[in-house]
Amino acid sequence: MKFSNRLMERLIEARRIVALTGAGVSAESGVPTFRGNDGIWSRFKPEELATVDAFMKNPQLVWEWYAHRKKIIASIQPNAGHVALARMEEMFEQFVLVTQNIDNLHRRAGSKTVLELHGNIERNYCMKCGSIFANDEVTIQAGAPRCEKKYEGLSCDGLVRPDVAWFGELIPEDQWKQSARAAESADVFLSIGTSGVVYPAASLPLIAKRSGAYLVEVNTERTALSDLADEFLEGASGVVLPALCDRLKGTIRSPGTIV
Ligand code: BV8
Ligand code: ZN
Repeated sequence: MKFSNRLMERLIEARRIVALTGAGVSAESGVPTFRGNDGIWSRFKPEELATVDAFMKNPQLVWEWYAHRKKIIASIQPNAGHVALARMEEMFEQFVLVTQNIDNLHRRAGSKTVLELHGNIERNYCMKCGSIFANDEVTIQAGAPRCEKKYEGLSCDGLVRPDVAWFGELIPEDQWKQSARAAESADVFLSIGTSGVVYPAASLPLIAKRSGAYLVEVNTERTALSDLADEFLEGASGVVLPALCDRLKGTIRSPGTIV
């Protein structure tokens, strides 16, 4: 795969890189995307399932959908794109990975600095007392899971929900603030495998570009961001990112110093 001299120069002289990922990065691991024709949403409408109202109206249905997704995610592996991003983290003085994905595949691939804008499907919490539960601590046999924590001998019995940001909900403030700060000071901003439909995540590339970053998009098809990007790298992230990593390998001796 060929990369432009301009891109290589920008990356070689870059000290701060931000990578924003969306469902496209996990597609090659077998996680259906949201808006593709096999996308999750093609069978359901976001407002039907990924909102607090939908959950309060029918917690059982929403839990069945998440249980189905938890099962898929537990059975798959990070792909070459996830691994390449983990390798890139070692190549730059500062490499911040911001993900919209809730599948935890970046961490499983070895990425250490991961900002999760939309939460993590491997975590759940009680809406009443805030207790956190791992997936193997919640079962949905008898309907939506209830919290069994005891307080003065009495069971909390609060409704347990997945620790993900639903539509209409604020995303985790600390994750957003760190992501926006990183975008403002990025030398190069990579937008990878996202349709750029969901806000505020979709505003990060715009913040970066406005602050002077070199904006690169990696996607199998053009998106609304493509015309604004300085480079559009067409292709699957599982192919493009490893190729970019290999191309960079020979040029960067250790984080922040270039040969
Ligand atoms: C918020 C967690 C402030 C759940 C997700 C009205 C009322 C309230 C809010 C709004 C409103 N109107 C608009 C909004 C804002 C709303 C929003 O943006 N809506 C959109 C739909 C218009 N946002 C919110 O509500 C956010 N909160 O704004 O709070 C607020 C609060 C109250 C009132 C007002 C404002 C919260 C949004 C969080 C939603 N939660 N996920 C779950 O996952 O179960 S979003 C969901 O979409 C996933 O996280 C997903 O990652 C994300 C974005 O989608 P993409 O990742 O881009 O995936 P998609 O399928 O779309 O695209 C995949 C791309 O990959 C494609 O381009 C494809 O070509 C490409 N691709 C495919 N294969 C590959 C590939 N690329 C490379 N390689 C490949 N192999
Ligand atoms: Zn509780």
